[in-house]
Amino acid sequence: MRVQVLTIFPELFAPFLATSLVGRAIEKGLLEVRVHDLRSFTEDRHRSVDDEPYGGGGGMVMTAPPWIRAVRAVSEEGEERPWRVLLSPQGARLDEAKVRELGEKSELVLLCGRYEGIDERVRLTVVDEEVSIGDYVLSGGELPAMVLIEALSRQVPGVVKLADSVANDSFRAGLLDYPHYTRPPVVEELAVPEVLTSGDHAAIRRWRQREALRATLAKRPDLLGSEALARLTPEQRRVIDQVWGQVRDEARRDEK
Ligand code: 4GX
Repeated sequence: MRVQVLTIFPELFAPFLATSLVGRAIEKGLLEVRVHDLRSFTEDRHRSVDDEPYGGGGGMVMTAPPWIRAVRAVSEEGEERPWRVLLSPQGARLDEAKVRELGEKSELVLLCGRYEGIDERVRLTVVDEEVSIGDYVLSGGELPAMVLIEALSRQVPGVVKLADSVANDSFRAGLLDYPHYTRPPVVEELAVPEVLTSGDHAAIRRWRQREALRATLAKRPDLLGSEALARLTPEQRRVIDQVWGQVRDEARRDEK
């Protein structure tokens, strides 16, 4: 997969792209990321990328011509036309389903805006989709682009070790992860749950399924809405029904 990034702060990406999983994916040739300085697509002496908004109101708006030139120039490098994504609070919220959808594309162009925003004619002419990483205001689209690249890199075959992807399956099933423990056996008088040191792998599997459901019910009950449940396999639904019964019985016992 190839990702091209357009930004006025290309230097923000260097350590991110050199580190950890993303760094290794790039090193192994599984992921290609090219970062372009938007200013190199300007044509004036001052390499300016912003101007005052028509209609007034303060703040600055990024001008359309450098963006349109930049998107068209980097889009012509590959064979197919890349899918062009604008990071902005006006976008559809990024979630694992959207990451998977974007991961199907062979090439993405990510537009990272700054200031109050970008001239609307950029969105109208060279953007396929707007994506937001959440309902809070940042100063630019660079961090959202890195969030998206990191999530995408995990979908590229061969990037994440098999063991990690199996651990991740609880999330794929629409549930939160179960609690994790490692050495030492006791921390602040809290012992590791006995089942995890029992060697009984079937019991460990059941405990993890159960704790994943318990965590989801306690922290993110919205994930267990009807449409989420409809996406599960019959097998997963059977386990959830079973565990749901256990958790409910336990809650009733605790009430008494
Ligand atoms: N998830 N921001 C983008 C400038 C901007 C505004 C409008 C294009 C159109 C954000 C978010 C986010 C702040 C990045 C405003 N660019 N992006 N920037 N939350 O808050 O994606």
